[in-house]
Amino acid sequence: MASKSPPKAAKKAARPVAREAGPAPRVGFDWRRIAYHVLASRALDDAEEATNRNRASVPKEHLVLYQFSARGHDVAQVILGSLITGRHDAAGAYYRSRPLLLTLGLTLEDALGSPLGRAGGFSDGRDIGVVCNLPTRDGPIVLPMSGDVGSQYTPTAGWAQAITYHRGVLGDDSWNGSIGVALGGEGSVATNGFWSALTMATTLELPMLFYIEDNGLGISVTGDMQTPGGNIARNLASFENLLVRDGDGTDPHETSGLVAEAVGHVRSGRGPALVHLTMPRLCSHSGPDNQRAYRSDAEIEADATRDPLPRLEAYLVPALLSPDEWTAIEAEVARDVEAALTAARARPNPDPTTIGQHVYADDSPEVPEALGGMSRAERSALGGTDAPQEEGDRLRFAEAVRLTLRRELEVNPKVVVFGEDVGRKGGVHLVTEGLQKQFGNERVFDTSLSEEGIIGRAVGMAISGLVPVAEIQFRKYADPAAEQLNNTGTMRWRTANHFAAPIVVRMPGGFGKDVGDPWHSLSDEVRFAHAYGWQVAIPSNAADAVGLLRAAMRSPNPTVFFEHRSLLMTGDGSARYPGDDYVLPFGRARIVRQGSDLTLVTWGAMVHRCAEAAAQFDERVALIDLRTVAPWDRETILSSVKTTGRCMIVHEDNITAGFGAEIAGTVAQDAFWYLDAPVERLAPNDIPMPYHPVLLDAVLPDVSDIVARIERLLSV
Ligand SMILES: Cc1ncc(C[n+]2csc(CCOP(=O)(O)OP(=O)(O)O)c2C)c(N)n1
Repeated sequence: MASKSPPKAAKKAARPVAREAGPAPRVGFDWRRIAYHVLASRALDDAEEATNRNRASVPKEHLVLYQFSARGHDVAQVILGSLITGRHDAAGAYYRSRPLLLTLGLTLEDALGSPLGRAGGFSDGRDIGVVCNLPTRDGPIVLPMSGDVGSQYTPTAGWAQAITYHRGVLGDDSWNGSIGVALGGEGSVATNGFWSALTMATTLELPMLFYIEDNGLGISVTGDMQTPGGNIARNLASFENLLVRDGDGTDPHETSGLVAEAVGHVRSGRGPALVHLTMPRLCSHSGPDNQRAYRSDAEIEADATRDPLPRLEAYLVPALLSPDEWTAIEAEVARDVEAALTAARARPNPDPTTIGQHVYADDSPEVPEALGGMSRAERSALGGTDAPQEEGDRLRFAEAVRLTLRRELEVNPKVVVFGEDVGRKGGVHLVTEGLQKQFGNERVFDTSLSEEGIIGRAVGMAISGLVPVAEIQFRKYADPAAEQLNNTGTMRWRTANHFAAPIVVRMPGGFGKDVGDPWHSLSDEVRFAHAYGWQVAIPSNAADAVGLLRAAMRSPNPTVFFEHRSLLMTGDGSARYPGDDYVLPFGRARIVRQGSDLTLVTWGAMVHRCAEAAAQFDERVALIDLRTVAPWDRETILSSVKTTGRCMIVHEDNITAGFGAEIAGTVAQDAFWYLDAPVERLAPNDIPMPYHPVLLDAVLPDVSDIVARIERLLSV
């Protein structure tokens, strides 16, 4: 329905305006377009707020369940957006970034339809409407946002590093002059992600812009709690390799000057920049928040006088636009938003029968490809076989991983391998030894000491089309990256298959040879099996390591690849090299030995202890090496248990809610009538890994423990 009069907020904000004598509108900006997008953003906020305010009288399906306005942030953000024009530019944004998305191509209908949770849009009703993404194929993209404040920074830094890779290593000139821009509030400068990305961008001199929108408040916490004195620009004034600019984000002239300078600096390859702009938040933090609970009327009124919209009008009218032209833009916006609202409300609800789709990739040709990782064509061109070569040399576990990385680096220029000490030293476990020398430090490199940075970087690189293989030095040290890891796993699902980040995370863990401790010997694989969207491999030998690592590096899904410490430190996992093209599909367990009376299930280094134990029972004990816990091979285990009638699971992770519980539950449910005895689990009794070998032995199941438990179960 077309509306003749301008929208309410535009009217309220735009008049009366005292025209101040000021500078002429800066050349090089499409100010008419900027005015349109600012007014459109206001009208979207108005429409949603008005509906929610009148909740008693509007249909329930018109309410926005989680509403966020950007009023006050809009003018500066739209000015910034007007400069993000490169074909390979990317913005890492956050929930208050809708004005920016409008400038980058978000339609008004999607902008309204997604907060209503309707079908289509950026998440098909799966995610909060302001947690958006923009998967443009041939123009600037908006990386998938997350709900976690600060989590946008390291993936954007990863994108910026990928720009240098596409340009420098892959020789693709279309990436010249591209930039990554991370937007965040002043609260977000206190997060790990901000500092990690700042370290990455400044040490590597990446083409990255940090754009900080300082409205003085987190939700209710003031900016002086986020950085001393409340101004991050002042505090970073002496930061090496960083251009810092600070200004008033309500002043279009100042803002356009500072942002253009910073964007120009980053585009020209002179390194990263940070722009800090102050602006008011002319609304509560979000729909459910009431700012009157923590702000006085005087504070709210003082902010209202800083509204940037009247300043924009005064800047442009009459210097560039006549009053009638401004009014015409308002009317155009009102018409467009009204039409978009009608169309958004008419969109169907999302289809509940599709909710299980896109947790993992679906390679059916009719399913569109997500943005991120290799294309289907690239993956299938790499080929591969699941038939191992017969006559390979015997090699140890670490060598197997190194050979596979080397081979994939050779055949796939998109592969990059990195982590702490991975480059010059070759990794603390020496798994990547020699690779940097062979492939150069763009492809095999050391990173700063930030696991959040390692994983966030991998995400940004993967979205740009690369194949990142990140090393986390020890399993325990993945903890600081938990947020990025979790968000990686849900990315495909929550963006309704628009984006995916198929990264490989190599992670040594588990007990070592006669050595353990709470930091270097954690396994806790169940955490990743429990996380959404991840594949998890725990190979027990060199041949499986080759096949599973290659499968991971050619997969459209992210993978955690465990390298067991005891296998890295001993010859226990030695096996014949299965070949340069060997690919072992996930979810295919290995029957290590057949047996008639009991099925013993395990994975990782415990396979070797279990094999020794099972050998003491002639042909009575079948041993199955699970190889991967996500996905896991239910069929092989169930069919074995159905013939043996007994099941015992051994693992080194905690017994409580360890992966053995999952297997036991499945066996109890799906093979109950075949069981001759209760399902048995043998695992550490919820005790962390200790240091002294005597203590370590007391915690871990050893061969005699396994033998004793098998005997007991066979006697039932
Ligand atoms: C990691 C994390 N912690 C806490 C929250 C809850 N939270 C959401 S927004 C917010 C304040 C963010 O303030 P700021 O970065 O200044 O952005 P603004 O909302 O002011 O634009 C908080 C604490 C969150 N989403 N993520």
